[in-house]
Amino acid sequence: MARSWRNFFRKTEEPEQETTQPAEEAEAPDSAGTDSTAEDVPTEEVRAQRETLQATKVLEEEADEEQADDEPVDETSEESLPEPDVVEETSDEEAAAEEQETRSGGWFGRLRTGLRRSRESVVGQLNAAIAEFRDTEDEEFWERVEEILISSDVGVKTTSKLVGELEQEALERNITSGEQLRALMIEHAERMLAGPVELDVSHKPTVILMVGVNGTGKTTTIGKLVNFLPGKAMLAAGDTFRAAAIEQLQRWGERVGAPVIARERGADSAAVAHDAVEAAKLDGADVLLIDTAGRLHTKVNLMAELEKVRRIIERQLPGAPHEVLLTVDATTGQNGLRQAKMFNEVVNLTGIILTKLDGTAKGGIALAIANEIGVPIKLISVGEQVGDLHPFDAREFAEALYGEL
Ligand SMILES: Nc1nc2c(ncn2[C@@H]2O[C@H](COP(=O)(O)OP(=O)(O)O)[C@@H](O)[C@H]2O)c(=O)[nH]1
Ligand SMILES: [Mg+2]
Repeated sequence: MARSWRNFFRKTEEPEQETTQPAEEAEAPDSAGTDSTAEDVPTEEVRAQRETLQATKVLEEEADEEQADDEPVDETSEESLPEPDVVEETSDEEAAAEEQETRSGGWFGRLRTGLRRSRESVVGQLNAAIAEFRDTEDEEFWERVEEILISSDVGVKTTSKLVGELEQEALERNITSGEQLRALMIEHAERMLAGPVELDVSHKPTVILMVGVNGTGKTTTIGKLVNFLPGKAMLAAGDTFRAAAIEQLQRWGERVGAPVIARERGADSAAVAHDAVEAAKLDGADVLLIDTAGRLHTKVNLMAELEKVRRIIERQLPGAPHEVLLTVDATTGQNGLRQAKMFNEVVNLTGIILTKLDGTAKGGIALAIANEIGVPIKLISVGEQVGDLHPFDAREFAEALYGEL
């Protein structure tokens, strides 16, 4: 089954648990009574609030359409807005129908459109090579495949692994046609990309730290993600370097009705994180999303700052941050791969968000990241609208990357 928002948020401590039943012993509740149930299953009240919010969001977005050019606007109609969360009880048939709809008209269409440039560049060349494919022992053919993958930013290391395996498997399976070969490539890519995708929101509050180089899409991604999060969200403006960055997050917060914890420009971002964790605990927030700065020209300082932010969060709430997500701008190709390595050494990433897949032919970078970083890609983004952010699905991605033109 394709990954959707519905099975993206993990609300119990048990990994990969797909049940819609609340776990009996989720997190020890610090307050007795009705509050504790809100951790796993929203009460009627929470659900109603969320529905109202969703509706308000759509209205606001319509009204906002001509506003601010640095603040992306979701122009999708109500029915094309993706599922907000997991808990609604739907039958298997309903789920399957919805899934199908998403695949045909909704998200899969967006993904295919977003990856069009990547697909055209890879598949176009691949088709030409395949047209001359004679047999699996044709060394020239495999060299050509290697060149094509490297040119789509899969990178030398991952390409040689991929092609080596492909060559061997094509031999074993006695592959004779280009079509079979392409199916094998999709299968391979899927296997390489597969990973534990879920976002852990089982804690109360769950703290998610968003890190990444400037301009890679941290703030925008927080603004989009907050639309899908279950429960009560809170945001923290940890990028204190520019006033505009604080305002940008505040605008997103207003749109979805989530409080934004901020200090003045130039303030210590660890102090903002401290305030935010305290506020989230006090307010009973379910998920706290913390934005950070990402000035790479002060690399040493940046890493020291992130370490400090992390330490402060952990001190305020042992076990937190529960997720540390890195945004990687796909248009930067191999450079993005280097960023992922560097951030992972310092802050121990739990997931990667690959953004701007729409503007590039470098979609192959996803394979390099999956193969070389050892951190799962959890979300991808193919545009500036809320609906352009989606949980990552290895099969879907492989098909959109190497499938029919
Ligand atoms: N085309 C496209 N633009 C994006 C995507 N994600 C973010 N952006 C844009 O990239 C720019 C930088 O994003 P921002 O969130 O401010 O980056 P930050 O500096 O990491 O916080 C903004 O103009 C966003 O609208 C995406 O998936 N596709
Ligand atoms: Mg930002």
